[in-house]
Amino acid sequence: MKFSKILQTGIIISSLIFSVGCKDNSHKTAETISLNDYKKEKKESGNAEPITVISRGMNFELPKKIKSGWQTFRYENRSGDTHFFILEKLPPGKSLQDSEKEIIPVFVDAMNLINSGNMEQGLKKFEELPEWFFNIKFLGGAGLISPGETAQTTLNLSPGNYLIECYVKMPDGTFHSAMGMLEEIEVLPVKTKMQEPKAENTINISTENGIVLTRTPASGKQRFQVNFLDQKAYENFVGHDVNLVRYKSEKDLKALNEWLNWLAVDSFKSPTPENLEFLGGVQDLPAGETAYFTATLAPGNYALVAEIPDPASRKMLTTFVIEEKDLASE
Ligand SMILES: [Cu+2]
Repeated sequence: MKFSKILQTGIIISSLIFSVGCKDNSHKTAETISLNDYKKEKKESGNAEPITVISRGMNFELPKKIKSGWQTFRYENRSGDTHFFILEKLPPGKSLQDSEKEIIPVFVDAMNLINSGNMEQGLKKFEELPEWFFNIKFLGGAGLISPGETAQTTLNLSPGNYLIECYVKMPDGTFHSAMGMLEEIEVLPVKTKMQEPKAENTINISTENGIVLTRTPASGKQRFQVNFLDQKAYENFVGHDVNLVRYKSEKDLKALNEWLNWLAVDSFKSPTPENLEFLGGVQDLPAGETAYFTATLAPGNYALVAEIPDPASRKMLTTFVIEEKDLASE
């Protein structure tokens, strides 16, 4: 099996939809983005409505059809688990139904083998995937976001049929996508009027230099421009991305570094390790692409990290501090 094929295989780790257990875990709506911010965002975006995506349990609520061009997504996590979403563009003529028919059965068999310890046989099973599966493109999405928080990510989308997926795992190892976090969305040829946004902060991500933040962000609402200088497949088959995480101690950072590998039996499960607050980011994009995310930064310790195995060893875990304001100096 070609490595590029394994890359695609791993990313869509998805498609195992069986049943939708829509457990409503709503408990709080301490959103990081206020209504005023929302209105401002709407104005800035040329009156294009930001697209609201909501998870109340293991689900996505979102419009079935959206415009192409620059689009801002507000992802409200009203569930009790940490999630993210990634957009996967299907080849022309393919739909979620085709995935259910031709891809899901392969994934079910492969993941059963992997979960029972037969990694090699499981990976071999993926060779049965149809050719079109390997033409699916992974085109960004919102980074990991904690329960009760709202992620805001701006992407430039081309028309086509997409899947939207979260593949964080349940405590028993089942992917969230298999519990209902996999939906289809159509991006229409008609474009939004939104211009590419401007950002206060720039992050460059590359295999050579890792995640490079060009300066320490200010406190409050901050937008980050994320430039993907290159892209590649890591051992967990996925490419690099950027997630913003608030943490307390070095111990928490170590736990974060270990947690980010979905292929490890005990990692990438919700609930997440303690003292970590996930605040969004930008999912995998191809080399040369740019996307944006916005977060509100209170004083504290922050990490920017990629969802790949041992990101720290690849310069894909970088930290910064937002200092408490010195009241005496004001
Ligand atoms: Cu999830």
